[in-house]
Amino acid sequence: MNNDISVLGIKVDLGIYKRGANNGPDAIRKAGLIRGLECKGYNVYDEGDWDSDVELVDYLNDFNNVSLDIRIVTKEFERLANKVKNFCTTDKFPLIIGGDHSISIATIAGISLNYNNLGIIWFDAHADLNTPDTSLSGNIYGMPLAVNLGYGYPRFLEVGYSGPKVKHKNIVLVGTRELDPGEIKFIDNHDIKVFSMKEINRKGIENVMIDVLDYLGKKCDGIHLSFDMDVLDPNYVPGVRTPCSDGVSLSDGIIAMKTIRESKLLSSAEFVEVNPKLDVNQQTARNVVKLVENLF
Ligand code: NNH
Ligand code: MN
Ligand code: MN
Ligand code: MN
Repeated sequence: MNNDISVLGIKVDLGIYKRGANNGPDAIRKAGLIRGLECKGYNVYDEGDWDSDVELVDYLNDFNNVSLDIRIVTKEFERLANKVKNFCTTDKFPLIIGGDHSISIATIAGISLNYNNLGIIWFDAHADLNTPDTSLSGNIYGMPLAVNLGYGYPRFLEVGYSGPKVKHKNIVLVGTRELDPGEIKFIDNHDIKVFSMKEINRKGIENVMIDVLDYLGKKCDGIHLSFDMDVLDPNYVPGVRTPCSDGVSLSDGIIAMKTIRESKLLSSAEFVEVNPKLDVNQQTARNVVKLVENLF
C-alpha cells in the first residue's frame, strides 16, 4: 500500500428502525480519526460523508416504528454502491466509516466490482447471514453478508449488479458468538470459514489472524475488512446497538489489526455500528480510532 488513504463516511442506518448509527462518522471524526492517521505520516483524503436522501430521513422520522420499505432502502443502496465503486477506483486505500452494518450490502457490491476474487474478513459477534425467512428480528443489519452471497430480498440482490458479490469460500468470520438457528444451518451447509470466540480463546488472536490471512491471501486478489464494533467486548463498546458479552478485548483487537497490517494484503476496510446516541464518553468512537491507527 502507498501512503495515501481516502476516507468516506456513510451516514446510513437503514438496518433497523431505531436511529443513531447515521451519526457514527461524525463521532469517529470527532474522536480524532483523520489527525491520528496524519500523525502516522499518511496523506489523508477526506471525501466527507455520504448521506441518505432527505425524503428517506423524513420517512423514517414519520414512521420510525414500522419496518422499512425495501424499495426505498434498495434505491438508497443502489446510489451508495455506485458511490463506493467510484470511491474505490483510485490508488488510495479506501477506508469507510459507518453507519450500521446494512451498508455492507452496498459497500461490498461497489468494492467487488474492482476485483475478480474478493475476500472478506468479517469481524462481528454475529454472522449477519440472515434472510427474511430466517431472521428473528426482521432487521436488515442482520442480513448483509447473506445478501453479498446472493441470498435475501430479491431487490437487494440487484444492488450494484445482479447476483452474488463474493464466493462462500472467500468469507471468514472472526469473533462470532451469537448466531441465530437459521445462520447456524447456513454455515453448516456452505463453505464459510468461522473463527468463533471459542477459537480465539483457544488459539490466541495472532494465530487466528495468521490462519485467516493465509487462507484468503493464497487465493484472493483483494481483501476487504468489515469490522462491526460489537465484535469487541461490551466493556469497550457501549455505543453499539447489539452488545454481546464475552467478546474480543481491545488489546486483542489491536493485535489483529497489526497482524493484518504486517501482511500487506488488505485492500479496503470499513468500521461500522458506532451509535453516538448509545455511546458513553465517546468510548466506542475512540476505539475505532485506536483500531484504525494500528491497521495502518
Ligand atoms: N442476528 C440478529 C439479527 O439478525 C442480530 C444482528 N445484529 C447485529 N449484527 N448487530 O451484526 O437481528
Ligand atoms: Mn454486523
Ligand atoms: Mn454484530
Ligand atoms: Mn441474535
